[in-house]
Amino acid sequence: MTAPEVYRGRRRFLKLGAATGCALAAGGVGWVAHRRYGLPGAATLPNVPADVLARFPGERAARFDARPLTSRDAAASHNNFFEMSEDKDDVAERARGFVHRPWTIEIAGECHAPRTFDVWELVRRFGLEERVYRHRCVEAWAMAVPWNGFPLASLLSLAGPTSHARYVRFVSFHAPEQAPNQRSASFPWPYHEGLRIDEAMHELAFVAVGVYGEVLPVQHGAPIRLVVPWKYGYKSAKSIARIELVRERPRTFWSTVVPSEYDFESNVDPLVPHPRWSQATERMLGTGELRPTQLMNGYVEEVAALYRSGSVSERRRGGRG
Ligand SMILES: Nc1nc2c(c(=O)[nH]1)N[C@H]1C(S)=C(S)[C@@H](COP(=O)(O)O)O[C@H]1N2
Ligand SMILES: [Mo]
Repeated sequence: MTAPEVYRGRRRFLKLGAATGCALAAGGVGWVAHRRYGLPGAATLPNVPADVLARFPGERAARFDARPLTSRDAAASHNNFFEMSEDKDDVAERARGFVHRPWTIEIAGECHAPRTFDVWELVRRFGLEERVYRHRCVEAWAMAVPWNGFPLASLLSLAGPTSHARYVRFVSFHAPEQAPNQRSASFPWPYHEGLRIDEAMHELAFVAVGVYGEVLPVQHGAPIRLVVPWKYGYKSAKSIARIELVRERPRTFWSTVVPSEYDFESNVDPLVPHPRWSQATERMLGTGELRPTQLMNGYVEEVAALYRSGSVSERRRGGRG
């Protein structure tokens, strides 16, 4: 387990590196770093209860590791969060004013115990673990970061899906007064995504409330987001307000906006190009290193059983489905 002190120490170091001697003398170091990196110090959620903070970062799960780790700042300054901005390098700055409290998450639909939870109550109930996952955006950038959270299956099991629940729908927040780009009518807000129920119940499907050992900064999807590491990043909805267990395959945000480019399943596959670019390689945030894309983002052994009947090779022959 990497102690949060290590990250914090690193951040302090970076603040120094980012500041000029002048800013140092003026005591403006923190401000400079926050402006430059959009670090959580500038944009975390207020009022996180002390007993919840004390649970961070949680045990590092050794079997969920991925190297090399992307720098915390690189991950926190290049984000997809269309509610905030369409410019990935501007998301952190635009997200700074975002305040949502208290944040509840509703579990509804085909389940025996529909309920609305306080986010921090979920942390008390399930505890936290830390998993380093690879993340692959459909735009061909990638990273590997430690997420702090709990398995999605824990949350869904608590709600008790009925036998009619075949899919799970995730709905992000809707607050145009706080999220500048939600005022744009070009998108079907709020952001919404979906998984098959067996995908959602898979142990790799993870709910994150933190990254790098601390409460999620807004730009990563505070206070609670999904992490589905074998699928393209857009499946991992941020700032989730509602989870619905449903009978029919739900529509999804990007497949509604551009149906020809984004399908429901969206498993990472180097051999299936995006209509406008190849998916054969990926560029690591921070270092810019180019690496070969891995089938299912490197998680094929873990998740292959989910796709046995409609096999991967079959889908490749049939193209996008
Ligand atoms: N609500 C919401 N969730 C979202 C997005 C978004 O625009 N809005 N973008 C997705 C995409 S395309 C990616 S790659 C990841 C990026 O997560 P990160 O910024 O924490 O790296 O968030 C996903 N979840
Ligand atoms: Mo993405």
